[in-house]
Amino acid sequence: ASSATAQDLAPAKASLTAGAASAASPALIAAFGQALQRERLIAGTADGPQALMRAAAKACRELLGQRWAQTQAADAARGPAAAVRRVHYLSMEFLMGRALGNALAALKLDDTLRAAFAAEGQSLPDVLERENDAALGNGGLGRLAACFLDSFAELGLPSFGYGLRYQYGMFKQSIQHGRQIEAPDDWMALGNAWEIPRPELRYPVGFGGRVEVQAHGARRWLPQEQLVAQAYDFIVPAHHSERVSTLRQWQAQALAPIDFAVFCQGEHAAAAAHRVQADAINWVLYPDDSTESGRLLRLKQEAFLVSASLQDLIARHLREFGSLDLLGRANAIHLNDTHPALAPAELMRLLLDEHAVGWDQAWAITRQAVSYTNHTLMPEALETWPVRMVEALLPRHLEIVYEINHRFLEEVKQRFPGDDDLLRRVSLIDEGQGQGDHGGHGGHGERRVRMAALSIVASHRVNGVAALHSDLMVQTIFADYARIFPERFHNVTNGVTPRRWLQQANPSLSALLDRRIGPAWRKDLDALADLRPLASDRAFGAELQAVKRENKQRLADRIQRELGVTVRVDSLFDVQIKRIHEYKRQLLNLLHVISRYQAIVANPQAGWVPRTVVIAGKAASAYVMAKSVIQLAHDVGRVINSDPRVGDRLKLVFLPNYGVSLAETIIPAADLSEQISTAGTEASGTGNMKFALNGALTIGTWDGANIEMAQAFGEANMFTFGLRTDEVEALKQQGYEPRHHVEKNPPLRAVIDAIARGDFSLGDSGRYRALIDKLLGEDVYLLMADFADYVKAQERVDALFRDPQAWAERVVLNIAGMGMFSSDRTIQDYVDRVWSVKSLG
Ligand code: B1N
Repeated sequence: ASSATAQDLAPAKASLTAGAASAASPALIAAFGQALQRERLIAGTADGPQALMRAAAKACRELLGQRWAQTQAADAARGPAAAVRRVHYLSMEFLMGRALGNALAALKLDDTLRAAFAAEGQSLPDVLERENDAALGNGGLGRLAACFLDSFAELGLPSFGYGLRYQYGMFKQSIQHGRQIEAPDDWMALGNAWEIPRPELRYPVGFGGRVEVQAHGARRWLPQEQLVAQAYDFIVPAHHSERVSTLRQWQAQALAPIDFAVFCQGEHAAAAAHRVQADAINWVLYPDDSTESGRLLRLKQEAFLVSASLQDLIARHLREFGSLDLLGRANAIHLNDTHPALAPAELMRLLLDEHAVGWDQAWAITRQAVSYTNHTLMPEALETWPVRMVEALLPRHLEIVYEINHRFLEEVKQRFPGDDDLLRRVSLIDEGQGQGDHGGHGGHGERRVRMAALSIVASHRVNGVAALHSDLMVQTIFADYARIFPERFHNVTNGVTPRRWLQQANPSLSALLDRRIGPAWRKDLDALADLRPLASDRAFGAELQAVKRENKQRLADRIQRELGVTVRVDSLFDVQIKRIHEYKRQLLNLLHVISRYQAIVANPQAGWVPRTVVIAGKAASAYVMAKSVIQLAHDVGRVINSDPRVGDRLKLVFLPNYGVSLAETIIPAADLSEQISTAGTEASGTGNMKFALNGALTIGTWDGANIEMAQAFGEANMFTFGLRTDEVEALKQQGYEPRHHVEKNPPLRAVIDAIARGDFSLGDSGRYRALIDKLLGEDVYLLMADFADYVKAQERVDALFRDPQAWAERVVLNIAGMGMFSSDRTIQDYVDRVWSVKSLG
């Protein structure tokens, strides 16, 4: 990591070194005391821990606000010669979770406040529990963005995260009669202590209307609807310096006040109808991480984010540099998947139409600034927008997209003469005549804009999120573009912030690591490698086990409290937590659980390793199959957990409302991490990393970042199983017959029959018919093909768990190999390969 760019970052870090923890302590206590008094005056009888939480958050915000101002000033003073570009990370999702625990750790004030809370008769964890999660993301993509903000601060990278200030985040999940029920997540009902409103940062954003051609040929967009974007800054502190990174979230407001005349006629709602329209932009996070719905509003959200963010960037650049010439060299604009892919079109529009830059210079600036990360190969998640819709909402942007496309296709024609099919395949416009060869939306007869194509053509770098994913990306969905622009494509493997996912989530393990290898790992996760010599140290193994047991006890208590199910703390905690999706194969997990259940009933005295299977996750509200899997988990759990023949040999629990905070309590308690997607479908996964870092072993397919994890700590230290990508491909080629796998495997047959008979649905044989039909019919994700090998891998898990010492040895080797999965390393890679001036060539 000792690259030139790493050194470039160092001065910024050194100039803002953390002061002694005690220095901030009196200031915090004073601010906390005042805030608490205010809380009590205003809220009166408000509940104790909640008032403490709000007061503590306000006090921390005061201190961090000062650090934030210093950070901004330091970055603004860097001058035009700075070798590190300012990064603008555009994302429709930032899954932040809670902030207070992180702020206290960053300020090194946890002990101070623990004492202050104790004086009020409250414990620190109880107070922290009162904060609502900022769940402004669906899953891995949004959480990755939040980990990146943490690393931006820690690495001292001049940066802005840009997002939308959603009123309601990811929906709240509850379970009624085994079925998922969604409710809005009113996370800011009690305010949000972490954001700093910036009423002075306002930009106009337009929609609709038409393009006017002016006398000298210039074109100008006359929008029909005008909104204002107002900034709210969400602050994210570093832990080893006083830097604070910024997530700037946009709030839409109506440009015009109420229509006074209409109001005076008594038509109050009509007088404010445009305000509701403006508000709607910020209502909800798009609650689906693979399929499209609520389409027009979503397109508006994307355009709104992009326009406000780029106007803000340009204003700052002009303030600091005085002209636009160096904009592309001094600023990186990063697209977190294609959701902000209108950015190149909007940047071109702003440069051409608002700042009178010529096309060639504007395009050079845009290409220098923009880079794009792809997060999925799933065809149904590849964004395309109907030309008709873009034209109605963003007519000038469509013109610009056409012009970009025209110039791009001319270039392709020159380089690959006569290849008309190539032109058709790579065009930014899907002409709607194919058979759905570009995502799930082709072949419907409607012309569409391909957002991934726009992102690639406008970027100087495109990357995938794990080695396998980046390879498959250039071999499959982007093969044509990789042929045209081979130098653009790279890999940057994902990572997670060890601050939240080890230090805060698992203080006992962190303390144990400090005792055994010292605290160096807290600043440089690679230092975990110092654990390797301890792998065979029995005493250390026992200490690790004690920590795990403590964490498992906490989870067992929660399961008891929330679900009324008693689980054995010494059972193997087998955990699968993530969005519910067919490709992630929670159903394969359930099939194994049922198979184990049947085997236990058939042979109760076989010396079973007791297991607690924990599943959590949300299903997209319109995703029928995923919802059916949730219901099956509840049906199966009900039957198994109450069968006296099973006793405590096997339990299955589904914890509702999965999110960042729930993950923080589940992950440290896991023995086994389920990462069982069909090979080639999970781009990376990041939960896999969090589990291994917390001392769970992985049962996993050769997919996503599982592969790099296995390589980092040794394949022998992971339970791998299942077909690999080339075998998946070959099986599909030769004509896959799921029924064959069922016929030759009696236990699998018995599982399928039991579900189909209604054994878990009170005799209702229709409840899971669609699910079973899919398994025996297409079985797109090859559950039947992988079942036998999965069960074998689970047997290897049992065998190892019977030998606690051998298990602990593997756990140590897992943790020791996880250094490279810090998001600090990921961000350093982005700086080196994507965002540095060097990458501009
Ligand atoms: O991004 C994560 C990866 O670790 C996961 O493997 C990957 O599944 C996830 C449309 C997505 N890919 N695509 C999405 C999210 C929201 C949406 O509206 C797609 N999420 C991922 C981080 O790289």
